[in-house]
Amino acid sequence: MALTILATGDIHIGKKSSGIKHNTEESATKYTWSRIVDYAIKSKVDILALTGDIIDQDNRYFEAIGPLQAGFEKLKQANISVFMVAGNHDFDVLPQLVNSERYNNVHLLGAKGKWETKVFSKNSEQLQLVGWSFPSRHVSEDPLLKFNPAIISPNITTIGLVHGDVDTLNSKYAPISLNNFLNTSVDAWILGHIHKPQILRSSTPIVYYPGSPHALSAKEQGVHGPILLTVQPQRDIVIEEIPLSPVRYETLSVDITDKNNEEEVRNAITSRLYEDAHSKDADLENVSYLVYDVVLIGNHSNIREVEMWVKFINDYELEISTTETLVLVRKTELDIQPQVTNMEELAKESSPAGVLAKWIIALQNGESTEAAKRLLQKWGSVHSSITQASTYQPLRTTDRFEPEQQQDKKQYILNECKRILTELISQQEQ
Ligand SMILES: [Mn+2]
Repeated sequence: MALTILATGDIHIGKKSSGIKHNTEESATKYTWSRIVDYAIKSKVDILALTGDIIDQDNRYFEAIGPLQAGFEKLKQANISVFMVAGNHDFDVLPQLVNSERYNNVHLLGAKGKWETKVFSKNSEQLQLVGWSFPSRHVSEDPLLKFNPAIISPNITTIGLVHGDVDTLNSKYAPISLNNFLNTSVDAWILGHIHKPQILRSSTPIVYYPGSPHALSAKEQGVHGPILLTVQPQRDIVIEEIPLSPVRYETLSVDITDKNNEEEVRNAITSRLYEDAHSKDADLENVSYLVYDVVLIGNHSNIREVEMWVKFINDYELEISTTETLVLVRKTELDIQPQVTNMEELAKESSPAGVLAKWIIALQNGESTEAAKRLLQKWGSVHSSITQASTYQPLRTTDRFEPEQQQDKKQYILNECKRILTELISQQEQ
């Protein structure tokens, strides 16, 4: 007989997926939590393992506590044990919840940042779990440095649970060096914190980020869900992904070269959306919302017009009848090249079009010119005066860090230059 463990983390109960204007229960993470509980019961797993950030923040306590308790209760009735560790978002709340001692089937491992093991037994089979919980919101030291393999019984299959940032040296969220997992006598490490599913090591010890089971934003693309571990005799572990996320985000590129009017551009977009969504329909059984970011690529003679033509793309809605999935578009991005026969030639001219061509070439080659520097500076000061305005203070969170902002800035200016250039050229032609 094999033992089975359903594992997940980063559910962030209390949050909703962004970019979905429909206000239905499927867009909230508490829905996915109850879906995970139901799946565990239906599949008769032995253990549900949770790797932290189950609750979004302390301030979500009252929203999260009801669904979480209801889930624990159902699992208790079904004789399923829960083993979990706390992450940076719920370092405070999870221990409080377990201290209430209402659920003898629920175990928090490694409270206050002290490694802890517990043995799970069923019939004649045994499994050992070892874990470490966040003691505070920020932890700058690798928790594995304090791991002592002596706390592990060597003859039992062992699953490790920890929340942290693997191979991110300066992280405030438990930076862990991948190498430190190697001599831990643990068979599989299941991690939390990173929302993108990732297998960091596929042979013993397995090191696996299951990712968030509910895709929360367009940054969390593709299939999401918990993972199912089956521990076979001889300590052989088989892992399967279970696609339970009711939301799926994707990016779709649409080439609009030679699509010269509104009808052709719109047709190109909607037929690509239709084809792409239907090509995925075998995987959409649990998906209520398939949300696209559409990127328009290719060459066009009037970028301004294209912008106008796709302005109301957010209203797009297609239902796939077999799975009842709604296909939506969150936004369009324009990555279109101006239709200029020879950009290099044009750049030699002193006309406004020539100057723009020169800037575009420089920005695309990553060259720094005086004009580009001035534009970037100006963009920066306008942008920061907006984002730092007190009006937006409540939207700001301390955990957000935006490394891609510098890149956004350049992309924005580059796109504006291209747009204006096509406008100039089309005016000259009229
Ligand atoms: Mn986290």
